[in-house]
Amino acid sequence: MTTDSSPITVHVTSDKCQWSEDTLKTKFTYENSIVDASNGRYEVKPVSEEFEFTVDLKVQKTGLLLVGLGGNNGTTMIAATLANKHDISFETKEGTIKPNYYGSVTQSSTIKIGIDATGNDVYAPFNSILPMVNPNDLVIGGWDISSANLADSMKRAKVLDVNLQQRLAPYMKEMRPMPSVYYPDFIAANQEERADNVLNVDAAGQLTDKNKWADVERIRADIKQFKEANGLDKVIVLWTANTERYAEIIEGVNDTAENVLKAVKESHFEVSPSSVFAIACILDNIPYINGSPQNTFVPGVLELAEQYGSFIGGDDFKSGQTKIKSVLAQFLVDAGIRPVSIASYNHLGNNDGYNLSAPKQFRSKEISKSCVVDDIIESNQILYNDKVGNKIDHCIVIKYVPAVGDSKVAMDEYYSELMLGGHNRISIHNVCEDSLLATPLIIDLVVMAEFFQRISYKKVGAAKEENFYAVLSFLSYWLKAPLSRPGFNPINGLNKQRVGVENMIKLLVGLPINNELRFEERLV
Ligand code: NAI
Ligand code: DG6
Repeated sequence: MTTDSSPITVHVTSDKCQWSEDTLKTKFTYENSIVDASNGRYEVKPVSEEFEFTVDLKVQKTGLLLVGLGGNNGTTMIAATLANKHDISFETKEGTIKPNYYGSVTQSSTIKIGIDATGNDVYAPFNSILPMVNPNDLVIGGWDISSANLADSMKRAKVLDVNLQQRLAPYMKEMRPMPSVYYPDFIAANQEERADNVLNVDAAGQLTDKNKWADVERIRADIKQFKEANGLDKVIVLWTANTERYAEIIEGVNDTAENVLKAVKESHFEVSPSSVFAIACILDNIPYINGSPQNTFVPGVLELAEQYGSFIGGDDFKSGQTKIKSVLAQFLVDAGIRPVSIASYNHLGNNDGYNLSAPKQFRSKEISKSCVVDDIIESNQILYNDKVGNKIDHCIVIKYVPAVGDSKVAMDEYYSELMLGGHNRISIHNVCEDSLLATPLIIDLVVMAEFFQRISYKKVGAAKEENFYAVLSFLSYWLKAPLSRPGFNPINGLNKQRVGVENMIKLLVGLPINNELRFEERLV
């Protein structure tokens, strides 16, 4: 975990690929089937299209700016990268723990790249197939409405073992977040006590939400300054600040790109801090990822990202309970079993839980936690239809219990119908440090966003190279309520999401996309 950059150890010999020192060019035939179900049966027509992809193989010096740097996730992210970078081991009652990036797909998982001479599967590290930024090399900074230095914030978070905190404190005590945008109505009133580091103040030092365009410009200037001061080639911004309430969608205010810019200039009440950050990033083509559930990407912000071709991804880290749900619900339905109710309860005692104890902020989280089964239901009309019922009773409960701190307790009951009136009840009890699940997702979101920025493509015969569409839905694997391109339904199933990412990497190096046919074993 202490290497300076991810080593490229996989070499594919393929006539589809043309490698040079800096660039990889790959031909790929995209195959799909067009289905017409309008005549009472499925008329299916296979289609294919030729593409040429280009990958810039040079990993540039990358900066990461976190909104909410002083929170549990923010400080754990800094701590994790410092511990790995400086190979800081520490003592617990279990013995010596060496730093690692467990929980990160890009750093700690593998991809099947083929079979060996005996026909058995061979796997390579996820980040060894194409160059990806090493999290140890990220230059990290950010904003927080709390001014505490990061050593004190880490202590306040109560996530890491005390021995590790002591070893990291000398690195973190001089680090402080930049002042941030605070419009009190968007987060719980109980957060006011930590808001001592705010940039939107008037000449008399009083909090104001009457200069929202100035707030956008200040964030743009902060990013520019951070980039220059650290000699960075690129910067990615990620929101891991408190969950905000939903912004009301109002015609003429935040429904189009033009209107939302006007609304910021008029300091409209419904322009949230997170939308201010997103707009600032989009205007300078800086990828912006939303790790919380609120609707930062109101239609106008989404349209703005589309106009600027600037990457956005969201919403809400998919860390524990929802990740399991996006596997288990998909498994049940794909097995032909009919879930009729999912009851998801959790309690936690960290600042996230404190903020979510307010009804409007809870509502944002309830929405993102609920929508994860929608496409799974829609995928099976045998189990879900007008006759037997079209929905799963899905209940989300979150309670704030200070005593448990960051160790979130999640309990789920999946109640399903089996054949001939039978029933199946699966109960899950899951306890772990919430931030140790979420921080590896931040790493993956940033590593993948940086990677996707280096890929361009053109349809064979087209004159111009393009980048991916602005809504980077490849990031869905890591997000509870995946943002998708308008007109397209989000994909929630975790395995489908992972296959999409894996196949994209494999096709770029000329490997066949995933198939598990195993003819070597199965044909005589
Ligand atoms: P936290 O409450 O410890 O940290 C949030 C930080 O954001 C605080 O330091 C707060 O002062 C700061 N903040 C609030 N408004 C701000 C603003 N406008 N600008 C800059 N900073 C601001 O929360 P934690 O546990 O780090 O979680 C962060 C977010 O990630 C929350 O919205 C949470 O719902 C979301 N999330 C967390 C997951 C987890 O497993 N930890 C999983 C999924 C989502
Ligand atoms: C309570 O659910 C607090 C939340 O911030 C969650 O911890 C977070 O959203 C993770 O949720 P999940 O469902 O992915 O474990």
